Amino acid sequence: MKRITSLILILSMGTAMVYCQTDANEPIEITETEKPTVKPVGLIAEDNFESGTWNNFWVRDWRQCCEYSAQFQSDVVRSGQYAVRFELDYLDGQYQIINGTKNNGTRSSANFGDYERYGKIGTEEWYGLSTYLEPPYDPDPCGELIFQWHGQADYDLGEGSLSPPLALYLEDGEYVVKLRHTDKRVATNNDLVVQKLFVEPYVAGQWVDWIFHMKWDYKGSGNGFVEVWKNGVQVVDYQGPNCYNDLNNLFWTMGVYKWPWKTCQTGEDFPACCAENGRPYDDCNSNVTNRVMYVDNFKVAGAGATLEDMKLD
Ligand SMILES: [Ca+2]
Ligand SMILES: [Ca+2]
Repeated sequence: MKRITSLILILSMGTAMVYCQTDANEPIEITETEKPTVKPVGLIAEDNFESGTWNNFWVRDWRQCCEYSAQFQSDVVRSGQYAVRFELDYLDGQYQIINGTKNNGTRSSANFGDYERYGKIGTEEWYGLSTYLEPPYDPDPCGELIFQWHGQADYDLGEGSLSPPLALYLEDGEYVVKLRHTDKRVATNNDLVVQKLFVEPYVAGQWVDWIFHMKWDYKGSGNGFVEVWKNGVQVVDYQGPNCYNDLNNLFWTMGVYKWPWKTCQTGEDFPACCAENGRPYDDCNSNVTNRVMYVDNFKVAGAGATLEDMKLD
């Protein structure tokens, strides 16, 4: 990449020198398009959320129930003026009953708008983003996840939707990078091999920079791997299968997804059945009622990018 950048710089300088020789009195203006670019090789997309609004890159629809679910704000940012604030309340699930599929599965999240372009099995990808858990973010034995790569099941073969092959969970006060894989074409959750690649207590009120690098491969004899850096320190170096045997690509979502809170979503007596003494009523006794987290500096790249390309400027 450095070689290409240098070449562009030399070419730009050459152009400027030509202008100097033709008219030394005229100020040299280099337009936006002539300026040397330093975008990493393989960069597919990035969003620092500085536009202050959702662009076409993202899909929200049923993943956000309410005005407060996801907002652009300037109080907590990793860089620039804006970051996205995701909020999920344990009663948000009622909107699934009121509005059909809206807020399906008690989540406040956004996902890629173009499933064809990302997460193709057999390819190499890099993802980078910064996350911030709003204090107090008390530990909860009922888990949630804040970003994930989700498979698209082979529905036409009778396969149902499975848990995500790779995700960052928050479980009882800890970050957990969890990996699931199978080479079975039509699988159930019981077929999945599950591994925790990284476990560490989380600290609320601090930005964390995550970089994930993987080659998607479901075969045990394949070339799959997962590497993870947290705040510039490598915490995962895994080689092996890392996804499911699916025809279609994986896709990305970010934001709070807390499935234990959906226990009563299909009941008609919501929220009475979902709240007990002012707390969520679920199978694992969740002891919190609200979650807020922030995301900034999202970046995704393909083969050819480097760790340096993915770091924050
Ligand atoms: Ca920003
Ligand atoms: Ca499959």
